[in-house]
Amino acid sequence: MLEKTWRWFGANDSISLGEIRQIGVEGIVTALHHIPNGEVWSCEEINRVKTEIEQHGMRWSVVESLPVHEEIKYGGPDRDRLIENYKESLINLGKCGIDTICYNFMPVIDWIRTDLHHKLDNGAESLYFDFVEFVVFDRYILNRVGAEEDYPEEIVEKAKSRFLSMSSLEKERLVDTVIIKTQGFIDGITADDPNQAIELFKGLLKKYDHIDESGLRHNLKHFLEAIIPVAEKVGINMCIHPDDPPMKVLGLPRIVGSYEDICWILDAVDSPANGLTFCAGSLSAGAHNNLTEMIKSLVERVYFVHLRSTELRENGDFYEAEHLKGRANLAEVVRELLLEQKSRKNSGRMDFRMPMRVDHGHRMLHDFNANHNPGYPLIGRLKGLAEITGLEMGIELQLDNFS
Ligand code: DNO
Repeated sequence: MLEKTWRWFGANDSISLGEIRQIGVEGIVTALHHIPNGEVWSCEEINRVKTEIEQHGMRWSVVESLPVHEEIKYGGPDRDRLIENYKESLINLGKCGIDTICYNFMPVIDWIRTDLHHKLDNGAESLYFDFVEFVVFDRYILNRVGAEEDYPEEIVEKAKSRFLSMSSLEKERLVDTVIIKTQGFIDGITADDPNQAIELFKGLLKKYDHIDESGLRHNLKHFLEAIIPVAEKVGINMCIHPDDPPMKVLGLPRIVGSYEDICWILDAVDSPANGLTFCAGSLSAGAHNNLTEMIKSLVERVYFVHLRSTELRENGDFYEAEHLKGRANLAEVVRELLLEQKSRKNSGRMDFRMPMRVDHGHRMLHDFNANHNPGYPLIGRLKGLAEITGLEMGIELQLDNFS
């Protein structure tokens, strides 16, 4: 079985470690959320959180994320100092016995949704990416130069009329969702009013004015060449997280959205320590991605897994499917992961835990009375985890019977 884990956002999480323990997970996925991006994680702080988790009978399975400072991504003047800090954090994490680190290389914005409360037919709620609304945000709210050329003409047309029909409250809500609600609890991005958020955001976008895909790849390679030897030495596997959604947005380069992208990264510094977070959810939101083929080919360098799936609509909208539905085909993905786990065990590899967390979840039942972070409801994720656990047991049984 894959190591069962759960994301915990630290002291501010409305779900406590004691409660998570009741769910029956073995490991916690968390970060030192209180340390500003770019600063060194000290052994003292790492051990404080690690001990707290262990006192609750679990282990700190994965760091998600050790964030990469924007300046490293756009190659600003301070990047080498920031990379040195990153290396020091890795050394400290290694000393404290942490061996799996998730990070991403998405410029400015991590994951994107336009609606956090999309009602499903059964009454539960899902996160939703509405392509037209996203273009409203880009073209008509940010007023980004060149936005029109980046999207199909009919979508831009629809965005124009949608924008004209939106009330100022709806516009504010859209800004709050894209910039603050989704990023805030992960990257600590906050702003008191929507105009301030827009200005802050535009300032960040500007840093990438002259950076295209190849420029960003160049900066990623520079980063990997510096940190992967350190990770190797201290026994850490680095796992890059795919772009969510896996497409170009806001004129920014995005370089972790397809099979070819990922192969490029794994080859750029060809070391076992340079690995992947297989986020089935993010990847499944791209029509170009076939998850079964991808996991088959990439599994050797996968050390951390996010299991969820999306429904992708013809117009480019997508939303979170139930964990066992949608286009990801998690049964096939899980089967490949379990086969890999067996082969790692058989060949004496130490990295066979393969931590897995169910990612996101529908908001349902008691979740409506609670104030969980968007995408991270208790009951919805619990349902996903129970389903995936059953799926894993069934597949293991089948593999044992037929091997
Ligand atoms: C969203 C998450 C991402 C992920 C980071 C990893 O729910 O999947 O924010 O944690 O991209 O660096």
